[in-house]
Amino acid sequence: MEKNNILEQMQNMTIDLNSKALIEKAEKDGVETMYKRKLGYKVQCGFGLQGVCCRNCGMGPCRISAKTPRGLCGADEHTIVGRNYARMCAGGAAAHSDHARDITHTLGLTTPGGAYQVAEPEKLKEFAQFMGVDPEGKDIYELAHEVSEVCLMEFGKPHGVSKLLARAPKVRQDIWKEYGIEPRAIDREIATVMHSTHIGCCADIDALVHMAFRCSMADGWAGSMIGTMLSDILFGTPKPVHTEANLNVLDGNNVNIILHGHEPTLSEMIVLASELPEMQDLAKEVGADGITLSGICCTGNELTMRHGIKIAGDFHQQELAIITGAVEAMIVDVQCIFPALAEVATHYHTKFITTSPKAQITGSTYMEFHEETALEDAKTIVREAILNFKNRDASKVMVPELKSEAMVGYAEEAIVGQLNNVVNTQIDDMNTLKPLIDVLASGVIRGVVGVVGCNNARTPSNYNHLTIMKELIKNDYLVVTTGCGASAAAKNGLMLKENAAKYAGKGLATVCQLVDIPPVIHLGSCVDNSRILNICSLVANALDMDIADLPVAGCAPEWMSEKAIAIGTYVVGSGIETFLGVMPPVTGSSRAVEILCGSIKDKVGACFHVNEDAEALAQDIMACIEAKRPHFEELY
Ligand code: SF4
Ligand code: MSK
Repeated sequence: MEKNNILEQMQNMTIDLNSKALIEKAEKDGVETMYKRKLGYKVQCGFGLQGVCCRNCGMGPCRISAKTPRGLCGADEHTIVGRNYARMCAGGAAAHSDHARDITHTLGLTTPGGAYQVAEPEKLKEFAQFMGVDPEGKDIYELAHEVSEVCLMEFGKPHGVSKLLARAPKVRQDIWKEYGIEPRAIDREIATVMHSTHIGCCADIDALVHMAFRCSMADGWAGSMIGTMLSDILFGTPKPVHTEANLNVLDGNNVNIILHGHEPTLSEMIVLASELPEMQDLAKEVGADGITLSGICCTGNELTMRHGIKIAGDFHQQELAIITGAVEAMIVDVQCIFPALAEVATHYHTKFITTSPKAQITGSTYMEFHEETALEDAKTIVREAILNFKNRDASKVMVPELKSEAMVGYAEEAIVGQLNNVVNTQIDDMNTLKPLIDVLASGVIRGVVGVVGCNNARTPSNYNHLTIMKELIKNDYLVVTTGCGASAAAKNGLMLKENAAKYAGKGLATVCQLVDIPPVIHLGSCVDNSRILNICSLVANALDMDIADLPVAGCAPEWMSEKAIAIGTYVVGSGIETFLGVMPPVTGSSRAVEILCGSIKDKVGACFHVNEDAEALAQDIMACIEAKRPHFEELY
C-alpha cells in the first residue's frame, strides 16, 4: 500500500503519460529518479526559498530571520537577496554567453569543404555590415573569420557598449541609456556582478538590481543574440520542418543515440557522422536496422529545427529516457545535464558520454570533443554508441507508447514569411511585416506571448506550460516558445496547424489555416529567445514605436535555471511584461519584490508578475495585454 502511495505521489509530479509509465518502470528496476528524490525534499529550506541565505564569505553562512536580521558583516535582507539575484543573472548570462563564445570560435574555424562551413553567406554579409565589417570584395571565409574576431571582441572589448543594441528601436535605446543598463563587454558585466557581490562591496538593493539588469542585457542583447545569429550562419537558418516528440521516438530496432545539452557545434557533427555510410553499415553489422538520433533539452531544439530530428523529451525526461533501456548512448555537452545520469546509466547498458571540459561528470565516459577535429571526434563517439548495441538487454526495454507530431523551426524569417505566404523572406521593410502587424492591430490576434523555459519540480512537469499555452491560444493569443516549453508543446500536439481548430480561438485558428502556421510556434532553444527580441524590434521599428507599446508578453511558467532568470530580466529590461509561474528566491526582501514586481517599470516600462496558479497566471497575461491594446491601436 505504502509502495503504491509513493508511486502515485511520484506520478502526480508530471502530467506526461510516458513519464508516468517510466516512473513506474524505474521503481520496478530499482532506479532512483528526480521524482523519488523530490519526495525526500518535502520541506525545502525556507531561507533558500526566500533568498536570505548568504555564504559569500567564510564567516557565513548567514541566514536572515527575525532573531538574526543581519549577517555577521551587517548585510541586511535586501543586500543578501539583491546579491543572490544578481549572481543568478550573472550565472545565466555566463552560460548563454560562453555557449555563444564557442559558436563564435567555430565561425573562425570554418573552411570551404571543412567540417564547419558557412551555410548562410547572405546572412553573414548582412550581419558583417551590421557589425561594421565591410563585406565588399571579400572571400566568404575571410569574411567569416573577420566577423568571428569582431564578435569575440564583444566579450572583452575595453570600451563601448554592445553593438547589437542598435537593433532595438531608438526610443528603447534611449531608455537603456537613461537607466544606465546598456551592457558593455559581456565578460565585464559578469565580472562586475561577481566583484560587486563579494563581501564588503555593494550593499544597496537599487544598485544590485541595476547591475543585475545590465548584466542580463549583456546576455540578451549580446551573448544570446550573437549565439543565435552565428548558429544560423554556420548551420542554416531554421525553416519549418516536420518532427515527432516524446519518448516513443526511440526506435526499438535501431541504435538509439540521444543528444542532450545545448551547443550545436557538437550535435551537428554527430548528425553528420551518423549519416556516413560507414556508420550506417556498422549499425547493420551489429544487428540494428539503422541509427535513430533524438534530442533532449535545447540540443533537441537545435537539432529538430534544422533537421527535423525527433525530440525525445524535455529536462525532466532525461533520466526517464535511459530508463527505457533502449538508449545506446546519451551524449551531452553543457548545461541542464543531471549528474544523476551517471548512476541511472549503471542500471542499463547506456553509455553516458560527456564531451566538454566545462561539464565533466564523475561516472560518465569522457570523450572530449574539439572543434578542430570535430568530425573525427564525432565519428569516434558515434562508433562507441553503435558498438554498445550488442549490450542491450531486451528484457529491460520498454519504450512508452506516446509521441506527437509537430511542425518546428520558425526563425524570424519563417514567421514573417509564412504570414506573407512566402518562405525564407528577407525581413527588410514595412511591407514584409504588414500582415503580422495587421492581424495584431485588427485584434484578430489579440497579442503574442513568448511562453518559454524549463521544467521545475515545484510544479507538475509540463502542467503550467500546457495550461497557459492552451488558455492563451483559446483566446486568440499567438504563442511563441523556446526551450523545454517548446518540447511540452510539441509533445502535446500544439505545434500542428491541424489542431488549431481544436485548441485555438476563431481568430487565431483562421490565421493558422490561412497562412499555414501552428497556434504555438517553435522558435528554438534558450539562446533563441533573442529571436523574440529581434521580432519585437522589427515590428516596433516598422511602426515607429517602443517595444513596450506592443501587445506582447513573456512568460516562464516552470522556470528553474539561472539562465531563465537572466532571460526574464533582459526581457523585462527590453520593455516586455514578464510572468513567472514559480516565485524566484527574492521574497525575503520586501524592497526587492517591490522593485522587481513594481517600480522597475518606471525605469524600463515593464516588470515581473508572479502567480503560482497557472490558470490565474494566464488570466493575468491576457488582462495585461488587453490593457495595452488601446494604446497600441491608437499609436498604430
Ligand atoms: Fe555573512 Fe556577510 Fe559573509 Fe554573507 S558576506 S556570509 S552575510 S558575513
Ligand atoms: S534546456 S535552461 S531546462 S529550457 Fe535550455 Fe530546458 Fe531550461 Fe535547460
